[in-house]
Amino acid sequence: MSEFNHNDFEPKWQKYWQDNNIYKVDVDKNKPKFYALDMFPYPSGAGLHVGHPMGYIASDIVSRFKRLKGFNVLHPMGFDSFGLPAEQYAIETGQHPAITTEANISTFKGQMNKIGFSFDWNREVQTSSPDYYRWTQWIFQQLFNSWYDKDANKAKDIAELIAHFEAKGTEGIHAECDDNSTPFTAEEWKAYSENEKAQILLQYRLTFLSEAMVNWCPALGTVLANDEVKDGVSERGGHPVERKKMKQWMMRITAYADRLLNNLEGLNWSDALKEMQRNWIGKSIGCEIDFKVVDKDITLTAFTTRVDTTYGVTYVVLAPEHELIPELTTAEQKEAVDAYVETAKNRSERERQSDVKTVSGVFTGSYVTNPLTGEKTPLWIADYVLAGYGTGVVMAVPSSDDRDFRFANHFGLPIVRVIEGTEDMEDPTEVKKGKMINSGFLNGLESDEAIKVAIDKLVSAGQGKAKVNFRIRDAVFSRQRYWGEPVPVYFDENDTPQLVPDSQLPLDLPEVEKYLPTPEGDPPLGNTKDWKFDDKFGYELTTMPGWAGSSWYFLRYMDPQNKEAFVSKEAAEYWNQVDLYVGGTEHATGHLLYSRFWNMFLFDMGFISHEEPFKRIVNQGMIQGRSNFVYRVKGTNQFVSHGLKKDYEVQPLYVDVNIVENDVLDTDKFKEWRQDYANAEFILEDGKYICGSVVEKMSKSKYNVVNPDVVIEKYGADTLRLYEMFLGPIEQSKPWSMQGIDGVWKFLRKLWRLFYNDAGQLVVVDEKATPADLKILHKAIKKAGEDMESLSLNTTVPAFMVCVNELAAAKCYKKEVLEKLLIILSPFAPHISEELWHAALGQKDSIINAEFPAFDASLLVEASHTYPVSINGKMRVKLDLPIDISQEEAKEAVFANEIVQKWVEDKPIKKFIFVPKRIVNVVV
Ligand code: ANZ
Repeated sequence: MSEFNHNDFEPKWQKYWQDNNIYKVDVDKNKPKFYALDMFPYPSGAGLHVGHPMGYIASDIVSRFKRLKGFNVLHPMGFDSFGLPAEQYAIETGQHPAITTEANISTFKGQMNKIGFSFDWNREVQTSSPDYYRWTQWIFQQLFNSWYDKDANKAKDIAELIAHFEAKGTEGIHAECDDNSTPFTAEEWKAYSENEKAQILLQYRLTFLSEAMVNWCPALGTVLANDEVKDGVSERGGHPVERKKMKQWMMRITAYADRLLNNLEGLNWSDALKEMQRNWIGKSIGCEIDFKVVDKDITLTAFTTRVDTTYGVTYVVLAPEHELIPELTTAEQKEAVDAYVETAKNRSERERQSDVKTVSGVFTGSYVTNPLTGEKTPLWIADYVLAGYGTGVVMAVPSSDDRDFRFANHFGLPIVRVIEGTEDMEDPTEVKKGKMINSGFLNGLESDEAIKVAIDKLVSAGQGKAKVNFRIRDAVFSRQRYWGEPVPVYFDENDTPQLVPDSQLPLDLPEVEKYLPTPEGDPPLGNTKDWKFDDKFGYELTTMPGWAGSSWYFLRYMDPQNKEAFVSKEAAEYWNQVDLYVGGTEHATGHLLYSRFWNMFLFDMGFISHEEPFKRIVNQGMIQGRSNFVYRVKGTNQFVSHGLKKDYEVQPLYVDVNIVENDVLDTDKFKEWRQDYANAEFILEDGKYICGSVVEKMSKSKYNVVNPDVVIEKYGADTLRLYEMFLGPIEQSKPWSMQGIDGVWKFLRKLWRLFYNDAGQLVVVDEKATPADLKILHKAIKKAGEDMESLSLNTTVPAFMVCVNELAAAKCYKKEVLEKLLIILSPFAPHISEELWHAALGQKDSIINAEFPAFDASLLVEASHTYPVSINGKMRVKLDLPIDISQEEAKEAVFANEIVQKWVEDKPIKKFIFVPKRIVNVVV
């Protein structure tokens, strides 16, 4: 006797899978591998809502599918457990972030296990665990000990660079290095002190200390990465962000800019995602042009992508941060310049770049000479020029560039249009726009060609050089916060950074009394008085940024317990690239660039054998919330139903969606929900209180968060899994609604009925399947297999529904068919499949170890067609005829039939009409 009740079997099988270590995987060279990865979560205090598991469910389905297809599947999960919220909480409550983090992880794991994910928890990683960050620190040290050889186009050991300096100085070295590095000879190198050598090497190391302009967020007390700042405020918390110069650890990601760009081609990522990375990397091919300052021994260099427009330059602009401003500002202009620089300084780069409305700037009082026309051109300062891009100097061409045009118009600067010799110089409409000059040598050339000619001319005159620029910047690697990886560095007697010896890793995060900066403004680690290397030298006080631990976790999953290496060569070789990576697009320009960079570096150094970490990425859409409202009649304790509210003056208030079903409010629960509603009165429509609704982001404050635990309690994990996929294509954002969930639950009950009847008795039989049964089954095998391969999982669910309906209609309870149906359904609904597999079909091994049924195309081809046979316009009989029958054979078969013979008797046949796969008509 058996009834369908998910609570009877879901927890049971979850326990069975865990107890039997069903999901454990190891390197197995006899099987092909498949690596399915989810972007690991930050374990926030709020736990998972129904939006989070959407991606996890999709990757879990694919993992289970690949396993059934004979792959050795790596499907791990872990936690990105360093981060700001736990630290903010620590500041507010004194609770150690480690404790909060542990509690949150345990909530997350509990929730995940209830959904029935096939994670191999033996491989769990937590970025905040010393066993893990020991290796994050180790990778930092490898980067510190490396430089980038542009000739070989790869990273190399710094020892090689030192040997070269000793033999030849900087001659013959093409390295990625700081702009301020200068050439020296071998003799000069040898004469430098150890400290000087150390300072020079910092200019070459892939991680290095540098004074850099950073996004400083006073409220969060830390520096933020460019992708953590949105519209001038911090992405987390929305606090104001200022630009500030600070000494920072940096990562030389720019060394990899070209490879990060070029490799995109070969990756199976969406075009949109690739485009975001391309724009972020921002390669532009152009030229640096020298502008001599009039009456001063200074030359300014501007970067331009349109050297062909040099004739049209009517002024030159400096970024407000430009170092030479004091020297270039005349006495008369000093006051105005100082005031402008002061206000411009605090606007973030993003704000300055995106602001097209405000035009602001100031004249320095100095002039430069246009190298092509020899004309004297004014030198201005404006905040639309960014200090960190190109050279921080722009040659302005109002006739070709909109921004320059607006600026020139605003300040009454000249506009000169460059034309070609064949054009009519006297065109009065053009003259109005400004003066025109004839470039003389770019005549008749397309822009690309003109650019080449102009570059050649400038280069041969010694006034410029070809230059490729990237928008991407070296990445800041310091945070002035507590809850992060300590940087494994101390400062020696010369204040030179030295690496903590490998034998002393991990450098543990020390306990502190306070999580706030010290009174001197040092980061929280400065609160530890005796935290010193060798009891002498102070350690670095900043910690690593959020992106450190997440830049390599996918490698640690391959070999998580290894104490000798971050991953063994064997494991890295076997598991290799992530075959499917599922996660949100918000990581497009942060995590997905940083992790590619680290992976490439580790590849260059020979630690791993693949250059790109993620072969295929699927970005799941966001699940939005559906908020509900009640309407309080102003100044009363009465609440009026949505349809009647127009007759009252009302105040809409959010109501917890968990006490609303299909927009109908549970009024009793509402009264219990909050004390001030205990005496609420309701104005109902049709005896019900109907709530209003709106679709928006899921958030606690909107009371629209749906916890998967609640859905599972009511409908079960299998229904949740199927339903989340059924909601729509994985890449699409969509609102959460419970409206279709009943249908999915009923489908599972119907499936159950193929095994047990209404009375709960087993109905499965051992009979042979008919071609019709097999056709139903194989249609589903084909669809499910293709969909899981392409991740079109929303269309698989209806295909399963059709299959179950058709089998029910055909009364097919045959073991041979049902067995295969369960296997193909098991990736979506593992619990019910496992239950029926064992209880109804008597299997002993887990369904996870079954084999995905082979699809047989010949079974889908119809062997015969049922023809209605009409005699003198009346349908008299139906006949099954082979699909490929000829007209003659059909005629023979029809007249051989007894019923036909009865109606035709021996009358002469006037007409015989045969329409293949349609009808047979006989007229007598
Ligand atoms: C003259 C010119 C004429 C320019 C024209 C553009 C159009 P991308 O493609 O993004 O590399 N530029 C150079 N350095 C800059 C800085 N630090 N801040 C703001 N703008 C800067 O853009 C390169 C172009 O952006 C350069 O080419 C320069 O303006 C400007 F019809 O030079 B151009």
